Amino acid sequence: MISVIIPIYKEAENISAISTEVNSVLSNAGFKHEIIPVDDNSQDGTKKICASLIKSLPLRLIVRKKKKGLSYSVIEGIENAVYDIIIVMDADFSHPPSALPKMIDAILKNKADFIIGSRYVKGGVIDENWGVFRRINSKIATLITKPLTKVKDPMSGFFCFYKKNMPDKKILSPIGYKICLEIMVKGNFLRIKEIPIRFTNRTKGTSKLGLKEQINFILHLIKLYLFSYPKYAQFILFAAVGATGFVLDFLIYMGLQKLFGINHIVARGLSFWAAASSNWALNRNITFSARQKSLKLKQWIFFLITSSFGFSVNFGTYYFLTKYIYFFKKYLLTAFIIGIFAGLFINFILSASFVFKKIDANK
Ligand SMILES: Nc1nc2c(ncn2[C@@H]2O[C@H](COP(=O)(O)OP(=O)(O)OP(=O)(O)O)[C@@H](O)[C@H]2O)c(=O)[nH]1
Ligand SMILES: [Mg+2]
Repeated sequence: MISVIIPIYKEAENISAISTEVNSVLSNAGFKHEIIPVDDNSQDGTKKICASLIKSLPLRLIVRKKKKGLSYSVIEGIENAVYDIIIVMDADFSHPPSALPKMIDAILKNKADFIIGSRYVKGGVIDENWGVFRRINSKIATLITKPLTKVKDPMSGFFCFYKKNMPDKKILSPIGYKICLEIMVKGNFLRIKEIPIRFTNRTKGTSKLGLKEQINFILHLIKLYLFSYPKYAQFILFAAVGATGFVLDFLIYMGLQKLFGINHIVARGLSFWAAASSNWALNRNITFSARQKSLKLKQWIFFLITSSFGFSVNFGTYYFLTKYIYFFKKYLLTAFIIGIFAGLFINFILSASFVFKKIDANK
């Protein structure tokens, strides 16, 4: 009844021991099971080891020709699973196999729809030798997922659920390695339960998750926020992109004058186009990445037109307030900021409606 998915990359030193232990824990508890290591073509002898394990264990190795990362390995493993309860766990013994019966039991007794092996609930323990940096890093990461989930350890990679509750593949887009978070947020699980585990550091093999994965994690979070709060998150991102555009605009405006001796009017004209183009590219690829991928040239021109309109509203608001309302004659900066918000708002509405169009579900 249980399919255990183990994503692996260069785990030749661990795969035999972890599979053997998972098998004995599940057999002793009386569960019919299969173990599915999903390997990103490690070339470290994993295949050979698994070929010999197959003789004594219910094990099925999946090897992916092209390395697409941990998350997509897990998705592929789940798709290939034949049993109805899925467990996902690491190969390096960070996730104790001894916790499996409790996790499965909670699902079978219908205590929850999604079970997490958790380090941060009462009874959960992290190895002493976790450095200060790793602890802080983990805490901050957990904190910024708060608006997405109430779970105490959403960063865990040890989880269990019914395969039938797996969200549709079409809505999954995990960049990076937090596949538990992805499935949990997109799967709309109402009852999530955390079971305490003792998380131990790997003793064999090396870590595969470096800085690149940390950056991917931030991009992944942006996508999840957009999924959970499409309207607010899009607006905040749009404003953040606008702020980067403002900085770029200013730098180019100054740079053209100081470095190339270009006249300030020409510099002003040129820097606007560069900044607006950068805004367009960022909005296309981040803020509105889930929308129609219209032809680039056409969309870019449209964006420049709406940006110019947004700027006119910004400028017009400033002009109107400071010319006709006595209060703002004294407080120019307040008028400046109100102008920026008015322009931003109009810009957002125009962009979201006409430039980055929604995908038509009926097509
Ligand atoms: N298929 C696949 N598995 C991966 C990949 N990267 C990591 N894994 C596996 O995912 C699990 C978690 O990776 P780890 O390297 O242990 O990551 P970590 O737990 O954050 O880091 P350490 O435990 O400190 O090494 C392990 O079983 C890895 O072998 C990948 O690109 N593809
Ligand atoms: Mg690990």
